[in-house]
Amino acid sequence: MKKLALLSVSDKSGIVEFAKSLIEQGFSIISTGGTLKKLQENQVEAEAVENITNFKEMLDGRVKTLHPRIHAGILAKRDNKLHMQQLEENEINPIDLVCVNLYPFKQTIQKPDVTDEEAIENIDIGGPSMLRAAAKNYKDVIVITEPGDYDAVIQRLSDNSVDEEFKRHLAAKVFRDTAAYDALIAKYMTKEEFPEKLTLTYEKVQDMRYGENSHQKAAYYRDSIPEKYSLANSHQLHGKKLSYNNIRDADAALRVVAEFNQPAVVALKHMNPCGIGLADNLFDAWNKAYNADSISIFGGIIVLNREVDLKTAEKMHAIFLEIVIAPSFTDEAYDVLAKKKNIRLITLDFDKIDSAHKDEVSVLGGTLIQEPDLAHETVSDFEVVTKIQPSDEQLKALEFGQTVVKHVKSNAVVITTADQTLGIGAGQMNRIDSTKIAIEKAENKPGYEKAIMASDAFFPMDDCVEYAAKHNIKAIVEPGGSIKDKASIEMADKYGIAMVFSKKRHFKH
Ligand code: 93A
Repeated sequence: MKKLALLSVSDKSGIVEFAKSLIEQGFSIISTGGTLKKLQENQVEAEAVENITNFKEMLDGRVKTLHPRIHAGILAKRDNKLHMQQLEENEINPIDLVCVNLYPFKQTIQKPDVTDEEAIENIDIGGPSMLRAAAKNYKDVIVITEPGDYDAVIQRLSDNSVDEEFKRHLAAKVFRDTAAYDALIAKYMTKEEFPEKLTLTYEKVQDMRYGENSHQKAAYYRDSIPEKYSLANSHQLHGKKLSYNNIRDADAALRVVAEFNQPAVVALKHMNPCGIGLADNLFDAWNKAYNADSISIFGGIIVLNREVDLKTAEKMHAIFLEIVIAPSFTDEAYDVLAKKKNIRLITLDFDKIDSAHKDEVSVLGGTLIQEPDLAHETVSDFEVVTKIQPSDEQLKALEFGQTVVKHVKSNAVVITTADQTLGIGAGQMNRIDSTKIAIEKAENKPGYEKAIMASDAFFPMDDCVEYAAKHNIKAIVEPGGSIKDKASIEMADKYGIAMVFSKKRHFKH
């Protein structure tokens, strides 16, 4: 008896050649409507599934292959006498190869004007049923889901090397594919922000050379439909592949720059900004970000929210940078920066962070999911708690400091003017140490006389205010909410400092 292959594919690329090769390998082909038509148009001999089922496709194609004559042919165990006997009694031929790829649900929901009805109609039922049946019975059935595997299957058929390991590999792929397919449908239909079960729809972008360190293996996955404003939707124009740490840092920098509408430059290292500059033009913003900390920026990740011009590129070219991300580069700017072989140049459509995005961190035994911290306080959110009122210029600086401190690892304290960071104290286990680091970095920089201090969480005691006062800081923003708020306010009053409460804590771990 001839071996039987069932072909039913949405993506018809390569199917004619594949079918021809299968016939050469001794298979007979059975096929569904569109696939059959394509084969017959190309002079490939194939029989309609309807002839096997003796049942016409019905319900606009919703029922094509969902029939015991198909599913029994796929699921029968060849080494099970009873199974084979039952096939014989019912005159059902065993199916030895199933090649199916599914209705394009993902492509459908990505269409700009897609209706819900269209999306639902593109949920494949018969395809996954056949695939799962074949994958369950992988010892007896070769199962293929994508054109990319046709060549390997033909190669193995021709040199007789279709072994159990290969068939199980194909079966595993099927269960991953159908799981991901269903996950996307579930995501599309789910309205709950934190549903009972989390469905993952990640697709591998690349294996990485290594993870955070060279002894850690790693890979990069992106959402099957990534948000517009994300590294997953960026274009690398030049340089080596991004590393694991590069991707995390670039992501962190993209989140910072999303806070600003005016020309802004963010320099970032090890998940903390090291310099942020705002100005009327990109060149001045770069200079501010650079001068904020001309040591730390070395080897840094730079994100600029305007097209990079020649003047700015020349300045950047003068130092060693890992990555430059911008909406675009002028041709001359690109030529200057691309002189360095390894620098990564990346473009991206700048936008706000998608409010539907969820941040996820892995913990042993599970994962934590939360909304991203998109809260953004402005001057109108501030409550002045001291006798002294901040000046208008100080208020602007307090707003900038409050915006920036959110992106610094806790305990975070920053010293800023209205458009430039001067000192960033990140990731200390007590607030006074972060205060000391921030002030030490800022103290001797131009503009310090106008600088303010911002803290990501309340001061547990009055020591930070006292330290700031003794180092000539004149205005402070902190969330407030400590049982010792009064002591901090009194300390500020004692030294004639203006202090405002932002009423919003911004821990970042
Ligand atoms: O509508 S279905 O869920 N019902 C079925 O019985 C069925 N059988 C195969 N979808 C079904 N298919 C799918 O049709 C396959 O997964 C494949 O994507 C597509 C191929 O149809 P055609 O050969 O008519 O282009």
